[in-house]
Amino acid sequence: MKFAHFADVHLGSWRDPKLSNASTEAFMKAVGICYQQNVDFIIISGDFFNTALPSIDCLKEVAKKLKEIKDKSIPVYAIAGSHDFSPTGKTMLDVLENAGLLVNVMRGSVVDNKLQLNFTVDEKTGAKITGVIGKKGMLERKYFESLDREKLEAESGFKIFMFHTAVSEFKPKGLEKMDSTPLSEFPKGFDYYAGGHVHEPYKREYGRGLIANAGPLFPNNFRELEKLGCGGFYIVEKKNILNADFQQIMVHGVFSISVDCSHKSAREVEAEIIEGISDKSFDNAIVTIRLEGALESGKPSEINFKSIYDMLYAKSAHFVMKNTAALTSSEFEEIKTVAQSVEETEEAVIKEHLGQFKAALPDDELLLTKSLMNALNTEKAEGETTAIFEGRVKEDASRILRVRM
Ligand SMILES: [Mn+2]
Repeated sequence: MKFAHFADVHLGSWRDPKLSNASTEAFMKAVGICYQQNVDFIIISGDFFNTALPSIDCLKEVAKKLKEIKDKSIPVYAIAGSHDFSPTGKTMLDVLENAGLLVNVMRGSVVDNKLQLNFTVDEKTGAKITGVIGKKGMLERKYFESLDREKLEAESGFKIFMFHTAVSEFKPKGLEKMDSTPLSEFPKGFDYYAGGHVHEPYKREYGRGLIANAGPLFPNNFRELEKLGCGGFYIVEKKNILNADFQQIMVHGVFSISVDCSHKSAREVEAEIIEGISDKSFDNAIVTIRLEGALESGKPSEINFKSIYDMLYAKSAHFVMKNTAALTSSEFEEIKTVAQSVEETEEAVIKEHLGQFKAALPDDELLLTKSLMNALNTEKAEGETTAIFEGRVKEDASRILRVRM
């Protein structure tokens, strides 16, 4: 038995035209490797799309690829991730499933307040697959808490559990603050635990098998480009023992420049960057420039980025991006900036203000605030009139607040 484990494909993730096709390209390349490796099936552990409503162009390409995969008799099993859902709980995966292009394996019912999951059996290999979807603001915790684990554990055969959440015990360095689910809430005795959500790959031995998180197929932001360079997925094979091999997917190389600007002038920083790139060529790579620290003299705006960018593009860089969020000038008061993701910053702000509603408990209030933010963070759908859009937003918000409008 051999299968591919993808996660966090985030199709449509980059907005810049030069990178907007990168995640789709990564997906195409990964599928190419699956064909070469003759996998029996492919599993996708959430965040297949970057948004609930991907562009038609993106969908068109992906649906065509999924059809090709289907025609090669390679089933695709998926769970939805936090990015796949609209605030009303709709996901494009349902559309693809209805078209027969993939199978959503989180199926089950609630019996006596317990979530009973069913297995989806892969016909060719007999592998039994189930899993828990990921939701924004860790709303999936409710599923884990109410999961009927005994029933899942009693099932015999080769079992795969898909999840889209951070595991408390395996949070990578730098992501320790991420919300997570402890291993104790996972069903035991599965052969392979196929994770997503944490944008950094890892695998560990666990129970009789392996637990692995595939990470993104292509890095999704500046920090991930710097840290990961490229994305990838696992090819998992069961011979005598279970083996998971990480396959890197190279769409563009990444060249990262990082300069500590303390005790330097704007001119000196510029000269240092130019010095560092003058004897290099970039061969279609993405170049990231991170500047940190307090300039001794001159302002950040005095660094001539235009000439640096021109030079990099002349040396065949594919795309150049800079991050100067932690760059300050001694000529101004220093500003404290902590490099955090949007989600972490939101959570920190919410937590700071908890306890200001009279009725709710802090935990409920955190969940309520996040749900409400998700509901309000929606865009007008294609073909939707303003009136219908407004009505939908009001309805979602009032449902969450349990009030009538
Ligand atoms: Mn993700």
